[in-house]
Amino acid sequence: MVLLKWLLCQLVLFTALSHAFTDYLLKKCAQSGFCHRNRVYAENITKSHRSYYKLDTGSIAHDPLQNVLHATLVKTIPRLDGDDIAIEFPFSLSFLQDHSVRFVIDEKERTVANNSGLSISPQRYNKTWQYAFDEKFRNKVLNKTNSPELHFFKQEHIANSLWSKLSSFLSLSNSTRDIVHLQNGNISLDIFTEPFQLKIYLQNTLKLIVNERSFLNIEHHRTKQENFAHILPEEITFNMFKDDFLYSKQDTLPLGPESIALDFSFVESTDVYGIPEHATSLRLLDTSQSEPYRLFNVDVFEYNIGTTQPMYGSIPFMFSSSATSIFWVNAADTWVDIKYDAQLNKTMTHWVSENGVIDVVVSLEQDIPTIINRFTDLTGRPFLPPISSIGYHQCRWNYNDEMDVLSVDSQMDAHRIPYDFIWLDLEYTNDKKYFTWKSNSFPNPKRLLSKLKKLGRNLVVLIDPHLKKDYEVSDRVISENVAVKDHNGNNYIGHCWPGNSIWIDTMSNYGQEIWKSFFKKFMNLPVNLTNLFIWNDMNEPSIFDGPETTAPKDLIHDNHIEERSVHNVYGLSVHEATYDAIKSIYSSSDKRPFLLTRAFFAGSQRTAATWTGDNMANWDYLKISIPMVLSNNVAGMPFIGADIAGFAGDPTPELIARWYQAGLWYPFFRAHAHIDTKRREPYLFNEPLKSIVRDTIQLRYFLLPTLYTLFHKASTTGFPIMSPMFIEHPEFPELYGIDDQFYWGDSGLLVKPVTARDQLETEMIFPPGIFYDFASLNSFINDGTDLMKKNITTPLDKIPLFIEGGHIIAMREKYRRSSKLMKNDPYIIVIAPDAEGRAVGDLYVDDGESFGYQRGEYVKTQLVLENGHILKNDPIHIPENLVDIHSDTLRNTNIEKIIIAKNELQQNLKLKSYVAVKQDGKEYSFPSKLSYENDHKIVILNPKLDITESWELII
Ligand code: MIG
Repeated sequence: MVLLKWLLCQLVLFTALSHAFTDYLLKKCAQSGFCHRNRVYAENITKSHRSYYKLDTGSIAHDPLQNVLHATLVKTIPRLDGDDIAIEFPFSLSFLQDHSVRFVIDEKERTVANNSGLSISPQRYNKTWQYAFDEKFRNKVLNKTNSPELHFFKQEHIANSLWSKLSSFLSLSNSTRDIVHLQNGNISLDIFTEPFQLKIYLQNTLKLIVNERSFLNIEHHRTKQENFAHILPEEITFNMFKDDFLYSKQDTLPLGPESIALDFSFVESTDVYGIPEHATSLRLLDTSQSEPYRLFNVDVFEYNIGTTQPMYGSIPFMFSSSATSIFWVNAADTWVDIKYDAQLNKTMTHWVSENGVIDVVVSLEQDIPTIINRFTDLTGRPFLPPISSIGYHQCRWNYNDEMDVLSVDSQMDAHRIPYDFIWLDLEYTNDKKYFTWKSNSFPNPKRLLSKLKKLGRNLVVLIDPHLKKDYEVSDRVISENVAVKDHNGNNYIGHCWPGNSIWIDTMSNYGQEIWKSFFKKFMNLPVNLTNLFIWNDMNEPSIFDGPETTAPKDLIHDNHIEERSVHNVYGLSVHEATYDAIKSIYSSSDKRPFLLTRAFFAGSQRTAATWTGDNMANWDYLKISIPMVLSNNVAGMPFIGADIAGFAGDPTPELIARWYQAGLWYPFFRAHAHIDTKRREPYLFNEPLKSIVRDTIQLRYFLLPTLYTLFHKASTTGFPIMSPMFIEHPEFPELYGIDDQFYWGDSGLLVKPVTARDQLETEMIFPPGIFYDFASLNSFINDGTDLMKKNITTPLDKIPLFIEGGHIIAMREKYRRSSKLMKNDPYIIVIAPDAEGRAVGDLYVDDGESFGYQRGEYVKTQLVLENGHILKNDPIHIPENLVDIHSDTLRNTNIEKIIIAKNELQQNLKLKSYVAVKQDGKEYSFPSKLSYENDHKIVILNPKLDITESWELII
């Protein structure tokens, strides 16, 4: 039976090659018990105007030590016989990070009969935050009442204001609807007790209403026998104790219905973003007439576009154009309904999770970048990757053997195509046994690695969390008792690539240790070989014979936790353990890991890059890749890209050209292809395609100094790398819907990749200012106060790319075979002045591979142009041990060439005919060569100027 199902699954997988992903494998809301129940509940409550939840005023207490407000939320189920049933839910609320509010709603002790034979904990799972939050918010344990301890800043301040307002209010109140008012700095909060509701304000402006529509619903614990008495008039009982969806009928639902739901209304905004991963627009769709967005990590081979179906990763974080965010800290199967109301100018959302606690962090800020900054403060900053990993990656399923790899390697050089990483997919293993090599194809991995290393190149190999039965690795997992269990407590066996497989349980600490030990052995390389990195695929987890392509929800993890409770965070636990393994293996050389994961959750950005999974080689997938990459960028996980030029199917030459031209802007820049596709390494292309692709990849390399600076910024503030236009120009409402045109961080580079066939012209939208065409540096001016649309010609070799006036871009201009070989090359500075002749640009430089930057070994500077001709360099940070570092790893800090682009308003640029340095108020002439190209001023400095020193140049 199992085998038959597996065969069917295989059939589905393989026939799917020619069609898009068959969505019948996934539940629709109406097929998901708890989703359907909550949607119906919401509908009925809207009609009945009732609410069954109130905060018990008498229970409100303030714990000054923890600085938490505690109270009891009560759900009352009216009974005809008069004996109402009251269920208690501990509620706690606290301020976090200055501008955030966190509240948690749990359920009081849930007990099950001793003889129930349950091997899972009946308590609601409340530890998702320990995976999602950054370490600094994580180091506390839960107390007995199961409410998390929370962190506070400004303790005294909150304690005082909280306590005085609370007591004064409570004594004054004589209405039936008590209100508790809390204030913390700019944030204030009204808690309405009956019906329960929160109103949250920033500087006295209402931003968010919680439970405005009374969709709050907590399916409290009850047995099937008790169920009838526990149902509210607005509730339905659909699939409360069973699952009748074709592929998940076996779900035992051991605890019955447990869902949680709550509604949030964003005030003064009809634009919301976030909750990746979905193949829809950046601005989230209104779902009132369609399926809700679903967050549930699943393997969606050739996923459909434009649907709210779940995908490989889940980040339950949403924000509005009014800079208000919700982080729904729950890793269970989750659905989100969105309804925009233009008339009321608000966005109403409804969040539903299958189980766990309601744990929500709400942040209110002045602008969206600060919202993302807060979110990545809480969940951790994106890791700063080795600079090589932001170069070009050449991947395919599969490079067949050592010869194949080395021939790709040398062909790339022969055709002057730079690259940094080559990848080995699934087939390098011996019989799909991870942590082994197919020995006749890869007889000597060390030799391969050291050959690649010569030009600074790296190798990535795939290691997945499913482990073939009956070999030393899976045997050890079983003997150490760290495999995921089925609902009976036996090691779960499912089907995946290797056939019968078990899954490592990285939700267990000991499981993580065992997992790491496999890497230790596998990556046992000579100390000088630190160019092997890892790719964790299929960690949703993907299970061929599992329901909805993934794990049965009643599997059991360490500590009696059901898969149902932690599903969306499992992938994170796998890649975090993998990251820790690589980091400790390379610790003697202090090398930063690079790691790719397919499944992700909030917090994954701390340790891994990701990609948009199994797309197809057609124009629709190229187009959708941009909003998908943007969505992750605004949700704190910017290191993402899409398979170039489409994973499944054979792309046309035109599509290949356009995909590289778009992909060059993805933070993660990798070509990848399905095993059944024709080979497509760029040197195989005919002209002009080959040159177009080569120039595109070279451009990426020339821009690496700017891109790495953006990665640095992301790693310190969460600032998006591929960034929506509304981030740079929040003042224009029209930009909130734009997702086919974007900036590269705050660099001023503005791009609109061509994503359609035969497109020789594209319309771009420009804010006021001067814009310089990147290739010619010719400029035009939008001197109005509004947006301007302009047609840009786009022959096949052209990327619609502009520098916005006011910015300085740091580049290099010499082709090298890898990023490592560019290290000693000097910088070129391209200056695009604004109307006042001003421009600013940041440059961040470190050794690009070690953790030295965490010890201050980096250079950060800001270049500023004033009055069109005075260029100042002001180092913001230089390492204390600059001299040592300089001779060793930081040699690349010189500027050799400066280009000042001309514009109509800056005729005076031509006036200076010399270059001088200013020191102590005096000007000295500086040796250099001046020239003009189409009126753009080009200065070659000789000697070069070092960015680690302050200087002022008059050009
Ligand atoms: O079920 O390892 O998304 O990039 O090439 C397919 C083979 C498994 C899925 C990944 C894809 C990879 C492929 N993997």
